[in-house]
Order: sequence, then structure tokens, then C-alpha cells
Amino acid sequence: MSAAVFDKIKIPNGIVYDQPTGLFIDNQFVPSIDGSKFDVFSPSDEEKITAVYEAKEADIDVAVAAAKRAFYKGPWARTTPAERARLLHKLADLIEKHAEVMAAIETYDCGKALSLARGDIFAVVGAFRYYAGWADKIHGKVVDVDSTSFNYTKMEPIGVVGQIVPWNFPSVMLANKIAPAIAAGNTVLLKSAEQTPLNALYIGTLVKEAGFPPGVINIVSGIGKIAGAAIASHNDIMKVAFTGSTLVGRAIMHAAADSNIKAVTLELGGKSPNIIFDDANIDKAVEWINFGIFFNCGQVCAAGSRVYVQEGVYDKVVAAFKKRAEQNIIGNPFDEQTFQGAQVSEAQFHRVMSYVESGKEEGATVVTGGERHGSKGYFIKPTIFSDVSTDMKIMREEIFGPVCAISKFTDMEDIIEKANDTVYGLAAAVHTTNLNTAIEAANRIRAGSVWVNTYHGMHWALPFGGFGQSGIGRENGKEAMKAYTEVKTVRISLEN
Ligand code: TXE
Repeated sequence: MSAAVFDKIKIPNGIVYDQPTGLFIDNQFVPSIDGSKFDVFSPSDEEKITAVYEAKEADIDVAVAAAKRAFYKGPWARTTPAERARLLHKLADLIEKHAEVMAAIETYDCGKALSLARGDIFAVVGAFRYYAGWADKIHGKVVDVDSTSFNYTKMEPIGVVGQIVPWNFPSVMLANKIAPAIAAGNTVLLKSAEQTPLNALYIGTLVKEAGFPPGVINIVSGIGKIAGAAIASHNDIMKVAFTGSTLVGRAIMHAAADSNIKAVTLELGGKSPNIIFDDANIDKAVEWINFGIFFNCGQVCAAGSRVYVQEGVYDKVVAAFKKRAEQNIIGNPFDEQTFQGAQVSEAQFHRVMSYVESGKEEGATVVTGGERHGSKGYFIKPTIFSDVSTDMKIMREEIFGPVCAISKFTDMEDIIEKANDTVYGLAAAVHTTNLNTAIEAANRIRAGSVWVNTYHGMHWALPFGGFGQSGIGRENGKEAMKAYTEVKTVRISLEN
């Protein structure tokens, strides 16, 4: 263990551990080539946690070369699907063994409540196990065409895959990307978000311990415009998978097109409608609209940020939602009771607060919240705006914070028009006790996921992704295996 690339860290809940700070390339933690680093801050107390090495273009080249060597020349090229499954299971077991320290790292780095962070690590383990199960179940087909040829297809790995993840679910996003890519036999270079690099590097230690050959999984910390851009435009990377803003997603598509036409999957922003019909179980629906927007401090691409309530129950729902939101426990994310921790960074804090100000300026009514919580740490009170019209910024743009816009609707036609009045199409939810209403709404809303009488019903086995500007492709489920494979067709003549 080299002292230069590890830092002993004490997490506020008392856990002391060795944090890797180097770039994880070829199963080693190494300093960046020019020695540059960037600081990592805790959003809940605004203090510096550590500094990690920063990958620049030259480091990306080294990491890609390692991944390329592993793909074409290393033992990975001959590794059987069953062996890939065994390694993924081993990694899942190790993550499970380290779950408590990883949850605490997530809370420290990201500001999210510890109870939520534990759920994240549980989902990480689940995803690695799920894709371990797929590794040896990806088969091609025999296709009968005529009597003079034998034709079959194979599903082959794409090659070196670049993966760029955001900061709202640092470990879950990593698992959702690395696990299917590895199950399919690719090699990977993942860049974590600059706000939250710690757990990704910690997982690097476990990758090595699990026994993955060098170069199969490489993990770097770096800045989007430098390291992220270098990944998107790299000629030896055959596919890039990205989760983040729509703005950057567009830049990544450009870079992919301008370099080697690498395959692209994008999981981008959202402005998802959460709809309550008159006949809904109101108590439960209010729980789900509260969870839908305030879970993870509102920093969820699928957050239910537009709440639409049918006119017959509108006043009742607004009053109940206000009461419920004010009960959310906000503050020190290490307290076991805390539900809402800190926004991830100062920049995100100001960005969300500027939306709060815009809501006030445009004339929406603050039902509750609308201000900072406390004076240290990036906490924002759960905020609900009512009387929000369709043209207000808070109704149209992704805020990515604990800010909800409520509006009324009259009937099915009205709500379908309102729900689909967005450039996005990531998720939606419908609360009703009428099955026909639920199915009609689910059919007519243009979104990648529709939840009925629930919210954030995500699972590693359920495909997730967006319509419209919410992205391209699907993660999770068998769909993700397709996103990490190329189909090869082999035609053998039987006439010779
Ligand atoms: O995102 P960025 P930011 C949305 C959300 C949020 C807004 C801004 O609305 O308020 O985006 O957040 C990397 N080439 N989402 O600025 O910049 C970056 O290093 C290649 C929604 O943090 O998109 C990080 O790893 N990569 C979202 C990742 O992209 C680049 C999650 C995300 O950062 C890059 C996060 C570039 N030119 C934000 N520039 C979701 N869909 O869940 C940045 N990156």
C-alpha cells in the first residue's frame, strides 16, 4: 500500500478507513501523470475530506491502453462467461462485507442520509449479483434461412467501454454501468463525478481483491470537461455510457460522432409528473408524492417534480402534503432518523435556490419551505409551490433539488396533455383506485417508466431510461446486456 495514493480518513460517525486517492488503472492505484489533484468536500459540513488524483487526457490514454490490452491480449479475452459470473459474485460479496463503511463514505462524500446510503449499497450488491446471473445466459440464435446455409448469431462484447457517472447515486450508477458491461465481457474505464469520487476508488480495492485481471475494470477521478471529454472522444473506446445533464449528453453525442462513431447510451434529466386522481387513496398518495420529490434531497433524475392533483381533492392534498413535508427530518445525514441530508455541493445548492427564487418571482405560492435550512452545510427545506402555471420555469426545467410544483387538472384529457407537455420523458406516476384509469394513463403518458400507486419503484431487473430528451437506451434488466453487446451474424455455406 503506497502512502502517496491512500489517505487515512475518519468519517464523522467514527469509522476510520484507508481511502484510495490514486487512479485505479491495471489493478494499481497510481498518481496522475502530472501529479495534479482536486479537493473533495463534505456537503454536510463544507469541510475538506481529502484530495484525489485528477485524470487528464494523458491518464485517460494510459487507462484506455490498459483496458484495450486486457480486452484483446490479457486473460480476459479467454475468460469464460461462468468465470465472469464468479468474479462478479465475488465482488458483490466483498461489497456486502464492506457495506457499512461504503454507506458511510457515500454519506460523507455525497451528503445523503445514512439510511438512504445503506439502501444504495444494498442496490449495488443486488445489481452485481443480478448481472452475474446474466453472464452465462447471453446467447445468440440459429436462424433458418434456406437449406444451403447454416446461419447463427452471437452476442459479443463491444470492447473498451467508457462510462461517466454523476454524483447523486455514485455507487449505484457505477454498479448499473460496470456490472452489465463486465457480464457481457467488455473491459471498462469509468470516470466518477468530481463531486463524489470516494466510493468508486474504494470499489477499486475490492475489484483487485475479487481477482479481476489487471485492466478489466479501471476507475478514475476527473473533471468532466477534461477527463470526461477525453473519454467521449477517444478513438479506442467503442461505447460510451453516460448519466448526467441533457446539456452534457448532447456534447457526448457530438464527441462520439466526431471521433469514432462509438455507440452511445444516455440517461439524462427529467421533469416527471406525479398524478393524483380524485379516487386515489389520498393518505398513501401523499406519502408517495412526498417520497417522489424529497427522496435523496430531490437529486434524482426521475424525481416527481410536477405534482398534478385532480380538482376535487386538490385543496385536501395540498394541505396534507404540506403537513407531511414539514415532518421530514432534515439535517445531519449521519443521524439515523434523518431523511433529507445536504445537497451535493455549493454549486448545486445555489442552482436549486435560484429556482426557488424564480418560483417566487414568477408568482407561484410557497406552501412550505422556500429557504435554506441551518447555516452550515448545503441544506434546503422541503419546498412546495402551488398555483404553478405551465409556463413557469419551475414547472418546465429540471431543478434537481427538494422543490415541488403543484398544479390542478380536470379530467383524463387534461392531465395527459399536461403530463406530456415536456421535452423530457423519464418517469411518471399515477395514483388511483380505478384500474382502467391507471392503465389508460400508463398507456398514454410518454415516459420510460410509469408507476401506479407508488413512486421510484426502481430495481436492477427493471429497464430504466427515457423518452425524448431524457436519453437514449435503457439501463438495468436484460436491456442493459443488449446495450453492452454487438450482434455478429455468421453464415456458413453448405454447398461446398
Ligand atoms: O451535471 P453534469 P452537473 C442534471 C441536474 C443537475 C444538472 C447539473 O439537473 O442540476 O444536471 O449537474 C461529467 N464531457 N443532472 O453539472 O455536468 C461530470 O464530470 C464528458 C441529472 O453536475 O452533466 C460528471 O461525471 N463528461 C443527472 C457527469 O458528467 C462530462 C445527474 C455529470 O455531470 C462533461 C446529474 C463533458 N463535457 C446531473 N461535463 C441524472 N440524469 O441523474 C461534465 N461531465
